[in-house]
Amino acid sequence: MLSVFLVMLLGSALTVVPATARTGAAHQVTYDKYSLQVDGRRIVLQAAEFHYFRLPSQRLWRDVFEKFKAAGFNAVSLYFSWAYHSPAPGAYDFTGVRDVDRLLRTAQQAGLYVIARPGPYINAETTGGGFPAWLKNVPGRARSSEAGFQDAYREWLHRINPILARHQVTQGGPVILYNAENEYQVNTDAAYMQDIQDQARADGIDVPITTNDCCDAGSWSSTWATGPGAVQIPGVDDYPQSFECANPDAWGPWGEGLTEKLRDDIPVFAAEYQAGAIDLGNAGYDKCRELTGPAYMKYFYKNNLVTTGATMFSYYMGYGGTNWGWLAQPNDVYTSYDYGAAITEARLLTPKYDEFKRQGYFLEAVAPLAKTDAAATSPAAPSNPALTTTTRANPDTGTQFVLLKHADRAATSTDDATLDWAAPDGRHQVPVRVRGRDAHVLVAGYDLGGQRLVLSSSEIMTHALIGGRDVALLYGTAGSPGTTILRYGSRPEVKVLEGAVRAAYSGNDLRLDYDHDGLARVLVTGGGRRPLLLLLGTDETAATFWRAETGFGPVLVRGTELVRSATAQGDTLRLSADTAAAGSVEVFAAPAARRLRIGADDVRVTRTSSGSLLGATRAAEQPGLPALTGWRSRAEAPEAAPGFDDSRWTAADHTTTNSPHPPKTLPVLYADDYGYHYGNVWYRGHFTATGAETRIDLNAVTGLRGNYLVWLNGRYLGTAAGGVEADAGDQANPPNPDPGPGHFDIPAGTLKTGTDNVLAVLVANMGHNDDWIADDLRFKQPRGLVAATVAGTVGATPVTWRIQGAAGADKVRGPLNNGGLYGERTGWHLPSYPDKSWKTAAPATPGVTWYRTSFRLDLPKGHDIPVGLRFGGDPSPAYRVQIFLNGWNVGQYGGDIGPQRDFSLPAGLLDEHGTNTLALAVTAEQPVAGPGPLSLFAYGSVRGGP
Ligand code: IPT
Repeated sequence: MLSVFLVMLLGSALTVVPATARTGAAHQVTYDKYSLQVDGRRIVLQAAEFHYFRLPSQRLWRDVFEKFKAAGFNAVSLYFSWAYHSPAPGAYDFTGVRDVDRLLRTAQQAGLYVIARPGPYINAETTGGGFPAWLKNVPGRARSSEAGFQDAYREWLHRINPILARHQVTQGGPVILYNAENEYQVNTDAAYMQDIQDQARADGIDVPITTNDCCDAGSWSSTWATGPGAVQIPGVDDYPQSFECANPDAWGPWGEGLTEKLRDDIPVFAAEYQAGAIDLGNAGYDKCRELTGPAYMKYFYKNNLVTTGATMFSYYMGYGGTNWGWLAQPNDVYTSYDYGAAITEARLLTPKYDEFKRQGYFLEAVAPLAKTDAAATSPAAPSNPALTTTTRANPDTGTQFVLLKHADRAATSTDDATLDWAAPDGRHQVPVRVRGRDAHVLVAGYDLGGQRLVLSSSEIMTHALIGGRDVALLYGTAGSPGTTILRYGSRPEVKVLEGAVRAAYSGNDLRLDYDHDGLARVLVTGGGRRPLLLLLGTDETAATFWRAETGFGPVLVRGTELVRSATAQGDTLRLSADTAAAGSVEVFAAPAARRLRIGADDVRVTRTSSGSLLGATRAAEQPGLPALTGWRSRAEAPEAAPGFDDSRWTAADHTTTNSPHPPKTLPVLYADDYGYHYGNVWYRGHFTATGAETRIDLNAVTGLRGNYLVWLNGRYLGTAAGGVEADAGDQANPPNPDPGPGHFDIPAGTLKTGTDNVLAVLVANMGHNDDWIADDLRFKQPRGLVAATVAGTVGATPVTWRIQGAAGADKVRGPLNNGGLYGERTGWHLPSYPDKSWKTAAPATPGVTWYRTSFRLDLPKGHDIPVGLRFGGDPSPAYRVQIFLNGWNVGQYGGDIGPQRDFSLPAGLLDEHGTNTLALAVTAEQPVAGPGPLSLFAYGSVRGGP
């Protein structure tokens, strides 16, 4: 049925797509109950999530994609944020850091398929869950087929879909799946879910459509399986480790994390499988990385692979990035969205990356994994009841995949057993060990290149035909026993080149016994097969290997930090690789490769007894970073002064609103109603005082950790915390009639009876709520002032209001970069701003004070040196800092916003060979000394880079 559909759609899609958009040959995407297939070839989809909008530097997209590919990922999952591209209805921007065409081309150049996830809703802890804030003014419930919202989301889809369509696999591009909506489980509307798909098809999307169901609920997979809204390949999201990073020893508090088989006709698809966490308790992302570290990955990912037979994986996140600008959804995240991922926010590789690589290379190399059935009983029985096995087998090849783990999933003990294993080629007893929380996928009955693997209690990382011989890399826990049995027609010759390996031959079986220790090497020749170089490593030594495809055929490299790609040039193997320390580099390549070049360096090599080339790497240079000196400052907030001219500000005089939250006082003061959606807003209220006024009562909603500051006739009255999500009420919480309250007594002598009095209020907007439960009360919660009364002994005095926010979207940096601070509107954050007249840095008074300095960098050429800005001392609740690097709003520090003190300054925004400007906008609730001791630091240094 699918192919009929493809043929139908392919015809029409080809006519609308310009030929120039095609980047490669067109391919067909199909699927059956086992796996996806490209031109009939089965693939195991191994994807990692990446948010381009959280890394505004195109060169670094390439870096992340190359790092994904080098870990054995063959796909990247991309959310597309509607808010990021659309500052206002009808306005869309796909230029510069928003250039999605370039993003997709870059993914393809790195050799990755793309799972395209354009929403319209994406969640992702980003502002509005990806919905632009202007949508709050649109009638019709968001995430429904109601009029108003329907026009809006169709507008977005008709902008993004054609871009995605021309990059589909069926057009020679990388997009292999289209994900409709996101965890759409609550308050669902089938007509909406169906319409998203109909619009996609009409826009030329012809790859399979999927959706990610949340957390076992499975509405689009079961209830609606055949009705409107049903998708072709529903998948499931699983976050078994929770988001409690403060408790990193947790072990599946949210369940076993086994991705269900949703329908008989489709593969098991782990659409979002936990690979990190948001830092709900402010424990810091390193704790999140621990919570979701290698032990968790081994146990949960392998369990999923063998117990449910999933062949489609997408790990959330592969790289998290930064909530720069006003990108954060304020209630769950702060500036960093590092996520405790395998690749850090500063793009460094972690031990989690090593584990992805061990698993990813295995999935890539061992083809029978793409088609397996569960075995009713496991053929491999451990002698120790503390251990257990589960098995799947490929029905065509008979290859067995035996998952060995503790019977009690929480066990942390080390247990030994003998495995009595009825493998396809015979029955054998092999010693095994499980150390702590771990799991092993053991293979039997496998045609490993030109070899026949009877079984192994070591895990397979990869194998390749290199220069006429098979090179196989197997590994196991350091110190644990390993047995590998290979079948031959006659007795082969066995040469142990390195390590302690015992060999025995009987009945056509060569049995090798060893303990996993360092890297053992065994050369097997004769026996009626082509030669085999067997590399037997530990987890650690296996992780030092990189695999790349070249004109010489596949190569294996160890000793570099990363291999991005490799090419053959004459007799030279050229590596695009990153290196850090001085040490040795070893290359397993066809004998035709006689020389080695890494980046710009010719590396002298000798040939080893393993037939590999051995050379030395150079240490990376450590950069000297300048001290941050020469700060100048200037106080702003002229808006607070009574004489300030606000006549050109927007009159806040609406008496009605589309908001589902009825205003408590009039006029309506909601910032979004006046087109001010991101960052700070100013209000000025004018009233003629009767003399009876005693108090100002305000309510403001800002999102979590927002605040507001109040002045009357230029006198600072104080500050209050803005309201948060629960205050608006949602399905779980009743509305709070008094969100973000602030009561300010009018000090004696401040009021001017019978004449104009000016109330000035600066309100933060920390970002917009998400819409996870498709509830307008939650998503459309206002920002800014929501009620204001000047109260006195004879009732309320009428006030006329004006409002001022951001001065329109920055053409380069986009709609989320700026709010409405005076300095932002006047360009004080921009590198070109002439600050010569500013004074030497002075303390900050309540209100807003800007600090600027510049620094020159000339980082070592040919290196990748991620740089950060560090705040010394602990964040104070008394002030918050918006950090601008060369005009880019790279984050917020202080104000109880989060535990973060280090802020990433990504290359591209940072000029690594020139002058850079830092501008800090300090909003202080009390007098403070200044933004605190600040320094630059390097997260690391490697030779190489993207
Ligand atoms: C799931 C979302 O689909 C994703 O966008 C992101 O928010 C992620 O979680 C958490 O980081 S929601 C699921 C955990 C209920």
